[in-house]
Amino acid sequence: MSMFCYQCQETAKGTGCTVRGVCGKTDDVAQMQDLLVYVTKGISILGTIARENGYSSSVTDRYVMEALFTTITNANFDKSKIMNKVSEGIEIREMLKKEMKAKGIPIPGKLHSSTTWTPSSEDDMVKKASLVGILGAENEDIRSLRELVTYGVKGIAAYAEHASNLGYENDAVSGFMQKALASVTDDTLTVEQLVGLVMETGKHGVDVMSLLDKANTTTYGNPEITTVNIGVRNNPAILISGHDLKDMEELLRQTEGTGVDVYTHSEMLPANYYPAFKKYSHFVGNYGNSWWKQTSEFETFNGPVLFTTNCIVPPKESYKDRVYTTGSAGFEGFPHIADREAGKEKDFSPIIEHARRCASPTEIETGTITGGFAHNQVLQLADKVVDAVKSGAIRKFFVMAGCDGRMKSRDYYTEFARKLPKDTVILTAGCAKYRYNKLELGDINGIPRVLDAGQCNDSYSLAVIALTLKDVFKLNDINDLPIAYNIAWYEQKAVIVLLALLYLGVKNIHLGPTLPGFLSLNLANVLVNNFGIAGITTPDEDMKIFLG
Ligand code: SF4
Ligand code: SF3
Repeated sequence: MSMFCYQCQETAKGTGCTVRGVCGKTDDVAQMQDLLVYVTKGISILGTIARENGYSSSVTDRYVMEALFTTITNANFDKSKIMNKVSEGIEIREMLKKEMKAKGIPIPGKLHSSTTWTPSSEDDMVKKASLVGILGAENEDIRSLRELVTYGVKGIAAYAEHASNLGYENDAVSGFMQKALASVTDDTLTVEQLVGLVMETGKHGVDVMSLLDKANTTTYGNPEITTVNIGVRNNPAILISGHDLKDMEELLRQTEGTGVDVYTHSEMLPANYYPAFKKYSHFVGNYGNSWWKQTSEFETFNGPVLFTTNCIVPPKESYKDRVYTTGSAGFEGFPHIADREAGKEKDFSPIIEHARRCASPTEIETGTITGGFAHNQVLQLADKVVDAVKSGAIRKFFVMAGCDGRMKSRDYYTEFARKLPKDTVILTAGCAKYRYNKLELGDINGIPRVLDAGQCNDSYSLAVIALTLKDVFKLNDINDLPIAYNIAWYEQKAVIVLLALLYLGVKNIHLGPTLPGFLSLNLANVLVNNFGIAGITTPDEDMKIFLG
């Protein structure tokens, strides 16, 4: 076994990638990511002690967030960048120790090895990287709980970074990320204590999504019902993917008046719903579908592509010389747009220049799709929605948020959406929507049967809608609402969305297309017994369960 990773839904055989990632991650990159997490744990242990003594450092907080984000599935495949990040981490850790000393904060003598390990050479780094994988924890339940917390915290880190890019930070969330990472190195914690930590992770998931929602809506306005063009125009263009709205804003501003159009791909589609972006006439619409279709869709797009975050698929020869990354995303050989310098925008001129040399996109679809049903917009329609529920025109809502993926078994979601009775409405967010957002599912009294709230983080909107309906219908329990949860997951942001829903008390969530490989049998039983979590079977069988 040259690597071990089981953090995503597509993990080999449902149990773990051991030679090469199904995602394309090579063993050396996987090991280097393990080392990055290890070093981040060391910083977090010290950061937690510092916080307990009233001291925190923004440099440390930023580092922990970025390092974790770098290790999310399909975000960064660039080994040398990951190695640089490890070296940067060692420097930050030592600086933090000096700062703690200067403040008179005692550092206990016996701490986890990650607080002191220092490489003497690159070879030393590579050697260590092969020794710090997750199989270090021998007890399967402990390992499972630790990894569940770690993946949840990776999801938190991703959302915290987007919020921070817009100037929104939450010290409690930063502190929690470090406390959680420190806790998963603590051999004295019991299974019960780790289960408690899982719930605490869910709480901070809610908080970080609320923070990001505030950051996005305060900066760019509330998403509104929007008809998004999925066809093309006859100009050279840039395709922007991932989740970072600050990058979206700066790219739109810098392309204005250049003759270069901008289109979104995959999780950037919801940018089309924001008033601040809709005003740009060169922002044409959305091209293509969810992330894994990029290998054919980037080919026909003809112009350069910008990844602001995951999900990157190792590229084909036909377009690999026109893909760029920025932020925590990276891939060896892709030019990387550098971070913002204080007070300045990122410089997207290389990608804009590149676009000018390219042909305009080849049309692969025509028409429109509709979205923009985040909480503010849906709550404006609340009376209509409540009336439809009271009159029986809407029998049930189905939350089908989450991720999309390559597996054939995900056809389930298309079939499920198609087979849902006509008096039901799908509430969605994340790239899972691409499995059914182009079906003609119609509407109920003018309310579309697929309501897209936005990106995966906008699952927060779905929670706000549910909690508001609970108050409107004067219910004591969120589970008494006519809402069923049939969620698709893939990477670690979906893990934090799931933990956030559990924290909010949502029960009987169906999770598919397979249950996480990192859940031990005992932990899976805890989730089944305490929260009613279930997998999926066939659309017909599940429909019977959901509709009682
Ligand atoms: Fe395998 Fe997923 Fe890990 Fe990639 S991220 S190595 S596919 S488990
Ligand atoms: Fe999608 Fe990667 Fe998760 Fe943000 S873009 S939902 S998979």
